[in-house]
Amino acid sequence: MPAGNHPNSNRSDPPHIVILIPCLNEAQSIAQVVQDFKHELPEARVLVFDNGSTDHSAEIAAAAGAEVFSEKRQGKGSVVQTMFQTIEADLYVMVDGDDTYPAGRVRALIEPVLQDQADMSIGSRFQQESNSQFRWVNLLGNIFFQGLINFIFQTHLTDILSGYRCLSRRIVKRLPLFERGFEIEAELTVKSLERGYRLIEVPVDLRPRQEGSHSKIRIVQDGIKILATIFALFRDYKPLTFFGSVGLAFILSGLIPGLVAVAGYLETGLVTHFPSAILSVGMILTGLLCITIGLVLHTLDRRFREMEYLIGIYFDHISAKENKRE
Ligand SMILES: Nc1nc2c(ncn2[C@@H]2O[C@H](COP(=O)(O)OP(=O)(O)O)[C@@H](O)[C@H]2O)c(=O)[nH]1
Ligand SMILES: [Mg+2]
Repeated sequence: MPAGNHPNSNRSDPPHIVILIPCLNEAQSIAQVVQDFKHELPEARVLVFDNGSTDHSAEIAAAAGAEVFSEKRQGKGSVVQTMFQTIEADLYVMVDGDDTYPAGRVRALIEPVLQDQADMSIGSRFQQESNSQFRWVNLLGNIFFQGLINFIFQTHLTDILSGYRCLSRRIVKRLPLFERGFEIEAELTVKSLERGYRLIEVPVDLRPRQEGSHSKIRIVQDGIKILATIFALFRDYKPLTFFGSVGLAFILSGLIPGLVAVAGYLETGLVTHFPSAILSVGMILTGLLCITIGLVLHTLDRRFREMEYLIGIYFDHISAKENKRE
C-alpha cells in the first residue's frame, strides 16, 4: 500500500513513483527503455542500476536522462536488494533494461497498487490476453517453474518469473530478500504470497530482444539455482508438508521389507528375515524422525510469523508517527 494511500497516513500529495532498471551490458536498448518510461510516466524518477557494464550502458543511460547508480555485488538479485534498501518512494516499478517489456502498460501495472487493490502487480506474459514471444527454452523453464510453485504453494499465478512488476512501499521495505541472481523473482513471488500480500497479474506482451542483444540468464546454472531456491522456500515455508512427505515416503517404503519379515514370522513363528526387519525398523524410524522435524519447524514457523506480525505493527506505528510529523 503506498504511503500516500495508507489509511493512517495524512499525506495527500501525489505518490512518488520510481522506475527501477537493473542493467548489465544493455547498451543497445537501455536508452530506449529510459526514454519510453520517461515518456509514459513523466512524473516518475527513472533509475538505472548498473553492475559493471563494459559496453558503456551506464553513460548511455545517463545521457538518456536516467539517474545511474552502480552496484558492486554481481547478480540481478544483489541489485534488486540494493534498489529496495536504498531508494525511498511510494510506488516501485521494476523492469528489465533489454526493451522486451512494454512501457505502454506501466499505467495499467501501477493502477491496482495505486488503488490499493494489490500490494504487488505482476506483468504476466502468459495470460490469455498476452501475446508474448519466447525462446522455447525460456518458455519451457517458465512453464515448469510456474507449475511447480502453483503445485507446492497452491496458487494460480500464470507468471512466476516476470521481471516487470509494480510494488508498494510496504512490500519493498518489509520483504526480506537474500537471493543474489535470477532466483530473486521466485523469492519475491513466494515470500509475498506466504506473507499474505495481495498479488494481481496484469497481462503484458513480451517482445524478443533486439538482434545482437543477449539474455544474461544461463539456462542450466540459473535454472538449477531457481529450482534450488524453490525447494529451499518449500522447506522453510511449508516445513510440515516438506518433511511430512519425506517421512511418509520413508514409512511407506519401510512397510515393504516389514511385511516380508512379518509374513516369515507368521509362517514359521520365528523371525526368519532379519535384514528385512532391521531395514524396515530403520526406515520407519527415519520417517517418524522426519515427521517430528516437520512438526517442530511448523510450530517454530508459526511463532516466527506471529513475531514478524508484531514487529510489522510496531514499524507501522513508527512510520505513521513520522508521516504526521511531516
Ligand atoms: N545490475 C545487473 N543487472 C543484471 C544482471 N544480470 C542481469 N541483469 C539485468 O536484469 C535484467 C534481466 O536480465 P535478462 O538477461 O533480460 O534476463 P531474462 O529476461 O530472463 O532473459 C536485464 O535488464 C539485465 O541487464 C546483473 O548481474 N546486474
Ligand atoms: Mg529480459
